[in-house]
Amino acid sequence: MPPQTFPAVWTERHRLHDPGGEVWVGVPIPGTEVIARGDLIRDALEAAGFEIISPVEHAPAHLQRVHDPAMVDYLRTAYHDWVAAGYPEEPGQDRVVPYVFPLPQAVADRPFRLPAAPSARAGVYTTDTTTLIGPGTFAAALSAADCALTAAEMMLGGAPTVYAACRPPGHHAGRAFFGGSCYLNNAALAAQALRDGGVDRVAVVDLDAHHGNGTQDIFYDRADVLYASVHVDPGAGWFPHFVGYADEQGRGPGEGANCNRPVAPGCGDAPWLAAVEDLRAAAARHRAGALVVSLGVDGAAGDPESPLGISAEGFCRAAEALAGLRLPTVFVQEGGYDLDHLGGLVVGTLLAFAAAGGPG
Ligand code: SP5
Ligand code: ZN
Repeated sequence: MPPQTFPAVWTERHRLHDPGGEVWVGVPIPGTEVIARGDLIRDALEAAGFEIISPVEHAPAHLQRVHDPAMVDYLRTAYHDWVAAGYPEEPGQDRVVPYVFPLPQAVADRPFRLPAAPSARAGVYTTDTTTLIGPGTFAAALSAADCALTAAEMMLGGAPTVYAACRPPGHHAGRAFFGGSCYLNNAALAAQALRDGGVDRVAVVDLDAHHGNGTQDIFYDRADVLYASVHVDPGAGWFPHFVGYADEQGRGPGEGANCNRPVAPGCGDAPWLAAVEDLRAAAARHRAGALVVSLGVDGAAGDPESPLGISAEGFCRAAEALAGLRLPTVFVQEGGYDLDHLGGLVVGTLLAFAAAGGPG
């Protein structure tokens, strides 16, 4: 490996997940979480000399450390049940996509009844209509989880910094919900694996343009895992819309271990980097023994999914700030949809982290 690179965990099994577009405001559109993303990241890693490692397969029990087993079971069986119900022929939808949702105010105070129709079951665990399930979605999501878990285990084994090239991404998947192009929460699985491997306090710092409502959900009541995120202000009209406000600071024993820094659409580097500095400081105050970085680069100027306008240099400055924590670090890939710049943004950020000394 050239100096200033570190191991990267990647698998071609990400290609099993072809979301086949998304349904947005009722309209099927091509979507941006495409197969090419995973291959472009691999090409950039390879060109920069990163050692590329295949993930180790993990038993399903690992998933249940952060997810409701019933949701995992749903993800495993949803596509098969959808096809068996004949929806690909009539009405002609070959991906699992919901049309009805059991809102709490509509179904509370009575026993929950799992709908008999697969079309209705499709609304039980997802937050939105943009996170379709195809034939290989669950297999690819498992492999992405394997990448994150493998990276965490390598870190526990002494590797100071490891990158997990997860696709599909994960930070919008909560304990019992999924959405926003995410199915299983790769970063949360990595953080939990570090806890289970003996790290007392872990910090998850989320640089993706969107709030990681799934990661926040999973750790919201816990004092041992800090969740700290900079993201486009949901109050200004951005996904995930309902969650990600600054006053969400954790609950019960987790009070104070959740840190949201919403920033304004179009803010550019300076306010975003000031927020990153707050996240760094929160991780230091948490006295974390290891860091998980949810590395979405969809905040970059030109990305079709966010209005933040962060420069490539801005991502490098953020990486340098986090390197200042001098913690063993697992990077987990989240979003990033500008295919012309995705590989360069990811690798540039990782190299800047290493060049700044990483865990040193
Ligand atoms: C992992 C991640 O970055 N997920 C973010 C998903 C955000 N999706 C929001 C809704 C999609 C609407 N996109 C339509 C773009 C039309 N200009
Ligand atoms: Zn995002």
